[in-house]
This record gives sequence, C-alpha cells and structure tokens, in this order.
Amino acid sequence: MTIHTVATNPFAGQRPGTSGLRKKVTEFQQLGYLENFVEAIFETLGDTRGITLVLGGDGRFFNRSAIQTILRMAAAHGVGKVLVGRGGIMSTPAVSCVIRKHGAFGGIVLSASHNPGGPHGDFGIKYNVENGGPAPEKITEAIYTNTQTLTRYLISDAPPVDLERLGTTRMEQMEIEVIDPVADYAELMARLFDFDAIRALFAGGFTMCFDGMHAVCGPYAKAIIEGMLGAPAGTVINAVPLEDFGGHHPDPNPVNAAELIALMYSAGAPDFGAASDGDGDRNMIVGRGIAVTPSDSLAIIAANATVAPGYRDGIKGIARSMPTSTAADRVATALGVNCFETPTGWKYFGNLMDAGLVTLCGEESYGTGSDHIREKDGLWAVLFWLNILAAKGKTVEQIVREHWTRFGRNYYSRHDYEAVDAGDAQAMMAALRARLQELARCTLAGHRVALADDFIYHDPVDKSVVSHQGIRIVMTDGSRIVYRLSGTGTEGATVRLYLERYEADPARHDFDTQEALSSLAAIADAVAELRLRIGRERPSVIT
Ligand code: VG1
Ligand code: CO
Repeated sequence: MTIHTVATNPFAGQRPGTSGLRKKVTEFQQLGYLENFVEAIFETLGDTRGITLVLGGDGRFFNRSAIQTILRMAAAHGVGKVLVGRGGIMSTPAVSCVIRKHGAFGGIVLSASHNPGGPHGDFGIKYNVENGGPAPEKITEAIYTNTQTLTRYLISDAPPVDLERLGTTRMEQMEIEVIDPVADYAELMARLFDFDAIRALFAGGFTMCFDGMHAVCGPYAKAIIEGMLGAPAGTVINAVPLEDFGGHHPDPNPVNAAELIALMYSAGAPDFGAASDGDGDRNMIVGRGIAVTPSDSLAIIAANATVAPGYRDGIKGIARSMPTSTAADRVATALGVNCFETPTGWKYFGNLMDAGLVTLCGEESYGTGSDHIREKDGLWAVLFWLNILAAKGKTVEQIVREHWTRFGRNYYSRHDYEAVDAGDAQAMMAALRARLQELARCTLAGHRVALADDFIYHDPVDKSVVSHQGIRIVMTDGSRIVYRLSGTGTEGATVRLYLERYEADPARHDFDTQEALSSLAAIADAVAELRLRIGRERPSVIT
C-alpha cells in the first residue's frame, strides 16, 4: 500500500448549501470531484492524525464507491480510526448518535436526503462536527474556500474494504471498524421512550404503517418497530434501501408518499401512519384521515413531551426555523420556556442545544428532533408520537383537535416552484428586497403589515450573524408570508413560499388548508409578481 499525492485543479461551485454539497451524480463522477471536496474537508480539519471519524450514507447510487474513496483518503491523511456502517449504510441521525456515543472527532454523511437517487439522480456529502451536528457556517465556508485553492489530494492505493463483514480491519495505519448501523441508535431510542407502553399498545391490536420509501430508515424501522416493539411483520413497507429509492422521491410529504396517504384516507386505514426520507432525518405523521402538519407536530410533541421518559423533567426551550409556523411559540409561552427562531437548516440549532437553551427543534420541512443528538430525527419523531398515543389512549385526530382547541390552529402551507430559472428567481427576490421599507407601511388586501424584512439571525451563543435568510411579511394579526430560495436543489432555483394564518376559534378549525390560505396566497403572488416573474402558473409541489 502506498500513499499517492495526486495533482488536481479546483472545481467551481463546491459551496455547501443548506445541508452539505448536493449535486447530480454525474457531476460527482467527474475525475477528482469527490476527492477535491474530501481533501478540502481534511485541510479544514487541520491535523487529522489519529482522529476517529464516523462514515455512512443513505445507500443511494454512488454511496459504496464514495465510501471506498473516502476511506483511502482518510488513511492517507493519517486518520486513526473510521467507524463505518455495514454496507456503507447509516442514517443521518444514527451518524450523529454514533459520533456522540463514541466520542468521535466528526463524521461524513453521504446523502442528498429527499432528492431522488440513481445514476441520473442526486448525490451529496456533508461534514458533521464533534457534537454530532452539521458543521456550522464558518466551517462549511472554510471548506468551500479550500476547494478553490486545491492543487493536490492525498489517497492510498489500498484495495477496497469488505463493507459487509462486521469487525475491524486495517488500511495503512488506520483502523476501520464496520459496525451495525442500527444498534447504537436503537439503544438510545429505548432509553428515551416508554417501549413497554408502546409494546402494550401494539399487543392490544393498534395498527400502523411505516413507509420506508426504499430509503435508509427501513432497516431501522424494522428493527425497532417490528423487532423491539412487537408490531406485526409488514408494518414497515418499502423497507429495503434501494440505490434509486425504487424510482421515487424519498420525501415524506403527502405528495411524494402518496401510497401511504391513500391508505390512511381509505376505509381500511390503520390507526397510525408514518414515513421517513432518504437519509432518515425527516418524518411525516398521519392519522386516520388526517395528515399532521410538521409545524403542528413540533407543537404537539412539545405540549406532551413529559409522557416520554427521556423528557419527563420537561423541556428547556424550543427552536424552530423562521418559516416554520408559530404553533410551537404558543406552547413555549404556555410552558414558560423560550422559543428561538433560526434560519432554515439544522446547523443553526446546534449552538442552542449545546448551550442547554433548547430541548426540542423543528422545521416545517418535516424535520423534528431534540438534544438527544444534533440532527433532526425521523424515527425519533415517530416513536415520540407512538409514546404519546400509548400514554393518552386517544387517536391522532383527537390529539390534534384538542391541541387546536387549546392553542388555536395555525393554518400552514408551503408552495414550491421547482427548477425555475435561477436569474428570474434572484431578480424576484431582489425586487422584493428593494420594496421592504415601503411594504412595512402597507395594508395589503385588508391586512395591515406589522413587519417586512429579510431575516437576519443573531446567534445568541456564538454571536455570529447571518443575513438574507428569507423575506418575511408579517401582518398585525400574526399571519405571515415568507419567500426563500432553496439551498438544496440541484437544478436551477427553487422558490419556496410559506403561508401561515392563525385561527383561535374552534368553530373555524375545519376549513380546507388551501382555502383558508387562499387570500394570503393571492397577496403573496401580487406583492412579488411571483408567477409572472418566474413564468409559472402554479406551484410544482404544495405541502
Ligand atoms: C430544505 C428544507 C430545510 C431542511 C433542508 C435539509 O432546505 O427546507 O428545512 O433543513 O432541506 O433537509 P432548502 O434550503 O431546500 O429549503 V434534508 O432532510 O434534505 O437534510
Ligand atoms: Co433528510
């Protein structure tokens, strides 16, 4: 085995977005593309000799070969040990859990999350730091800077490692341990939740369908829900991870998890439905005939948190991303704890959790989690709901309705305009930005504007400041319109429009969400000349 120094030239555009570097597989397959980015990570880390790293991915196409390349580069950089998931598989929350449990220096996650996979799909790579969470902005920016000045990378010519066999091998001086990707994670879940109560629930005939969407969560859900909690075999569907996710979008929302939604709205619906995404950090919660909005799910978990053993002493605080509905804020007020508003992306929650300021975090994009790790956690949210259902003995619908009766309902929806022309999207945002001062004094179709700004986040822990995190127009009655450009897409630009309206009166909790938000949607379109400027008649996805 020899370590080679390979000459290379920088690639443009290797700047990590909301969650790591995401590109088409074909872009990653260019000679040196992956190697350059990994080299930039190692250069950013500084002295990597003797450190322990965790490595795993969501099993999508290119995962295995990327793992072998990264192992050979880690060995060349003198890394002491790499913990790698069997088959190269490890969900994003499990990577976070393993980093923390084994005191690793950091980890590399290979995933493009909810983006489609396969030879013509997407691939992604993300670095996580010592606390188990996504690298903060200053590290991702340093990685990007390093990608722009690279002249060479280091790699060993060692042969491929057998990823199927558990146990330890060596490459150069580096130890490689292939671990069961589920074990540490499952053990953590069993400590957080009342598994006896959930087992009793299933033993009493409670029925559930978990859609693994042929993504990474299948093996985790099988082992925990069917294995440890005794749900009947077949409770987990689409459980085998496939390199192309069976040709589907592994995105757990009512549009992409259509099979599960159809089941949950049918006469033979089970009591509970759930799904997770490509890398296992997102979740969708569905009851019989009712899909729970992610923002509501966060609020409901917060309001009922103490039923779970891991949260028995109460929560320290809540954080939500800015576009996420304010339903959680109302729960925080009732509990007498703080609610923080952060930019989109899980990396902004890490400081708040490390400082002990918050326990629960959530995003409208089907992401919920807590300080048990430093990533959002799909299966965790599903188990939390199971624990709540077991403790309350009520249906999902009863729990949601009772929550609305107590706190009011935040009608909420996100409209995505995908793969639009990037120049048009940026011009639309720039035009809006230029009008913010004027908008802040407006009355729009009967709604008085209380605030119009481009969201700036001041991190209360490390005092860092990030700007341009989304344009928001907040009305005096609390209704909100938010515009953002996605930072995870790989084609053109994706415009996200977020709409929220609060309704306290239980007699008005039964409107169709889109109808309830239609006047706000019309205002949003008019103010931004949205459809006109991006040349689209309607959103590509509504969640
Ligand atoms: C999207 C979501 C954001 C989430 C991010 C990563 O980002 O809106 O809430 O944190 O995906 O999720 P964007 O920039 O496209 O809006 V995942 O499950 O793809 O890691
Ligand atoms: Co994900």
